[in-house]
Amino acid sequence: MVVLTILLFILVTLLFKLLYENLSCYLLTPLRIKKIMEMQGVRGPKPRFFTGNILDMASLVSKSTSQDMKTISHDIVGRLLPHFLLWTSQFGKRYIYWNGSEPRLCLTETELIKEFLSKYSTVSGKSWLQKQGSKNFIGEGVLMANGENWYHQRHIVAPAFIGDRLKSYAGHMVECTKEMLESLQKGLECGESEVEIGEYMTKLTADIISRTEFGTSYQKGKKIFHLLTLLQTRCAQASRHLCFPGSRFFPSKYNREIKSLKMEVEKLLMEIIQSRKDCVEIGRSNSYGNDLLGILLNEMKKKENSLNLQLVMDECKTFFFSGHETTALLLTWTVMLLASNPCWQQKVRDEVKRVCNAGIPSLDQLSKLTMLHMVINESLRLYPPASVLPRMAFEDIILGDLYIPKGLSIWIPVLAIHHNEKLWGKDANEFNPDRFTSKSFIPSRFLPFAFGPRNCVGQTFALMEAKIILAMLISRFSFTISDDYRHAPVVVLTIKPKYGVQVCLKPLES
Ligand code: HEM
Ligand SMILES: *[C@@H]1O[C@H](CO)[C@@H](O)[C@H](O)[C@H]1NC(C)=O
Ligand SMILES: *[C@@H]1O[C@H](CO)[C@@H](O)[C@H](O)[C@H]1NC(C)=O
Ligand SMILES: CC(=O)N[C@H]1CO[C@H](CO)[C@@H](O)[C@@H]1O
Repeated sequence: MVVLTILLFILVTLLFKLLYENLSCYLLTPLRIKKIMEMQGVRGPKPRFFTGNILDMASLVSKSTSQDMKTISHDIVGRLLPHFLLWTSQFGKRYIYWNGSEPRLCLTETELIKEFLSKYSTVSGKSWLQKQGSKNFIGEGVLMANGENWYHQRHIVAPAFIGDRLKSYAGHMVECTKEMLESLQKGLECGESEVEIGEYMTKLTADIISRTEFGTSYQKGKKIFHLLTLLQTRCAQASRHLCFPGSRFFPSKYNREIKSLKMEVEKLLMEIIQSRKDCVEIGRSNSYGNDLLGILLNEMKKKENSLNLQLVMDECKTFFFSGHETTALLLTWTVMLLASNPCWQQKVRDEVKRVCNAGIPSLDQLSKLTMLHMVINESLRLYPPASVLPRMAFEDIILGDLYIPKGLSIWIPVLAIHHNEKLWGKDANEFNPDRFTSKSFIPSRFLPFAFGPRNCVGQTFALMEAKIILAMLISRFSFTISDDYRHAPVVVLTIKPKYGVQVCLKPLES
């Protein structure tokens, strides 16, 4: 009887402890933060219990995106971030809104953003909520890591994206692009003059990352990526059902499927990794290989004696996730912009012809494609694939005149900054690549790859890839926007064309 009472007592204390932790996580800390921000004059829309302002945002967005845009206009902030326009008009340039139980500070002042992203990269990072959302998908790779862990991983992966290593990937990019151009040509010969270019670009960037990551094992790599895409969809669906704390513990249809997909992906990855290790161990080779995976394995071996295989796998998944869709979207939007601006299309084509007459740029020719780079920059400005940067402060931070308490999430609306007339001038919503010729370049107003120590590691990789693909495409075909194209950008984490981008292709004689 006594034992039972003691047991019961322990159980109840444990329960209380858990409850208190949850209460403090979901209620007490956010309320304290709200008060601190209010004392500094930062206010925002009234949150509802549990859901915060998520429902308000969802209903505003579903209203603004319910129809296509009437013309190909790049004035898309009101469509994609209607809540941002509403709340800045009500509460000013800084405001607080609630993503469920997480308070978020919307920050648009470029000086403060620059300071935050450059100075505080180790005391800020990805929030618990964010990490939870991607745990089953990309895991603890460099994109989701924080603090010391992030710093360590960043130093392991960064060497794979610079210098000669980076250059060695160009061959894969050219090969894969050739294949895509062939398949476009074949389609034309079969009488298909209109194509949805987004599909081709998505397949192409998946091919490229698959070959650069896994080299000769890329067939297996492709299978992994197919499963990962499925996993991403399932995780997104599951997170829509994750509305109350603890719901992720319930075994649902999604959770079971997610588990089994994740296991399948990791099994395939393990097979590739194991075969590399075997080759080194039996002495058939003295390095793990020159592809991304090989470099990761080599770096891991250099820095530590034991390989953390889970981390290698997470890193592989992270590269795929962060390097595949973003680049495909950049390419798709750029083709849309060039197709609807024939004058710029011709300018870029002439430049490519002038710089590299065979239509396949070599590495030193890439840096000479200035016009193309300007167009790519303008595309990244108008349609930044990563439309917001979410960060959380893990320590109290002072930013200019702002005191940011530990635990506050910071939300940087890149899209809105890129379309701001005060920063870019009256023509902020127009396609005008020439704006990048002027020397007065303010880095903190242009953030397609974020900024500071925690910017995109794959930035040079992505730009090299985009230039190669666009240069090859533009010297082989001319393209116009199809009458079937419906201009309807939507945000699903990234900015996407809802119905794809249909273009009409015409082969150019070489
Ligand atoms: C046009 C294409 C791309 C865009 C617009 C883009 C954009 C970004 C942005 C905005 C971030 C910061 C995210 C944040 O911290 O919240 C980021 C991080 C990252 N990107 Fe990219 N990216 C692109 C291509 C790539 C490619 C091709 C790779 C790799 C193959 C890559 C790998 C990464 C990784 C690993 C991180 C995490 C870096 C860290 O947290 O230290 N990205 N990217
Ligand atoms: C709230 O946060 C979670 C995790 O970061 C994210 O998946 C979700 O999209 C956010 N919701 C909104 C409306 O921002
Ligand atoms: C494009 O933007 C980058 C910043 O991301 C800048 O450094 C570069 O000079 C720009 N290039 C051109 C040609 O506009
Ligand atoms: C943040 C936090 O403390 N969450 C806890 C809430 O309660 C569950 C159990 O119901 C714990 O597993 C979480 O760690």
